[in-house]
Amino acid sequence: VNIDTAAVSEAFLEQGYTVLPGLLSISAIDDARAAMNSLVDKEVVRLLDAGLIDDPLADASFETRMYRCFEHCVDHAPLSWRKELHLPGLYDLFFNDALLDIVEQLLGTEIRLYPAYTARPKFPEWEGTRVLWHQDAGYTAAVTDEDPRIEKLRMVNVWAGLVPSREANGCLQVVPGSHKLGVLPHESRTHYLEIASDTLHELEARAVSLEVDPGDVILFHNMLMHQGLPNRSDTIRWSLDWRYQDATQSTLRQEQGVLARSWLAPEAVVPSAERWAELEFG
Ligand SMILES: O=C(O)CCC(=O)C(=O)O
Repeated sequence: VNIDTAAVSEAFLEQGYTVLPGLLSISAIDDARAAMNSLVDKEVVRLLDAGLIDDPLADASFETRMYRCFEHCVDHAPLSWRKELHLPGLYDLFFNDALLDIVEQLLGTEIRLYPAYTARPKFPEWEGTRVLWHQDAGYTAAVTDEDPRIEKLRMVNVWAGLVPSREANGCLQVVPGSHKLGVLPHESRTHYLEIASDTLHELEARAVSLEVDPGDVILFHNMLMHQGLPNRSDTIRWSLDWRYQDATQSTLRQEQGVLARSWLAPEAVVPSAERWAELEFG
């Protein structure tokens, strides 16, 4: 894949996001899908043990199995996974060389995998997995009591779909340029934060849908307004999102994350899939 790094940097700085088509290899995506399947297997065992289902639907597709298993007990479904993601099959996504080469252009040589990485099995028509309009910085503000350093965080957010993501199944939407507005006020809703309504109405009119395929990567600024559209299809929209940060900064969280690349301390970088799987979220 040929990447014009100057154009990537300019889009990231000016628009607050950029899409990199086909950056991830199909094998990295396949490994991630297999990792997700291992988590689905565990959920299915939990449902069987609890007597909530009697058919593990072992032959159902990646796009439908988990949803069908939880169809009659959706309140028991995980909205997302985080600490469960220390799996060998995710190493090639989170520590992807092609991706880190680009991130290095944006953040410099000291790169941390920020302690907020998430897998989202986004079920059809389920509010629990419908992420509302927000800036990631809005969540950081909520957990740090509006620490003024949020505005200085140097971060790159990454979003990758494990199935084709379209408006119909709940692709990501962004408001180009909104990363320049500072941290906007957010309000708590049932499952997620949402940008306060007066600000939102004016800005969401400028929303752009980012329809992407497996292998494509969306990079975006932690102050960019974004949401996941409702999933109006009958299959799961599977995705992963994760963040890199300039490792010389504070995470502003209790968790410290891990080093993904470093010129200063190369020995501290997570060296292998096996090591990643041994580490715990923190
Ligand atoms: O995948 C989604 O629907 C929302 C993802 C998101 O909010 C994020 O990556 O920060």
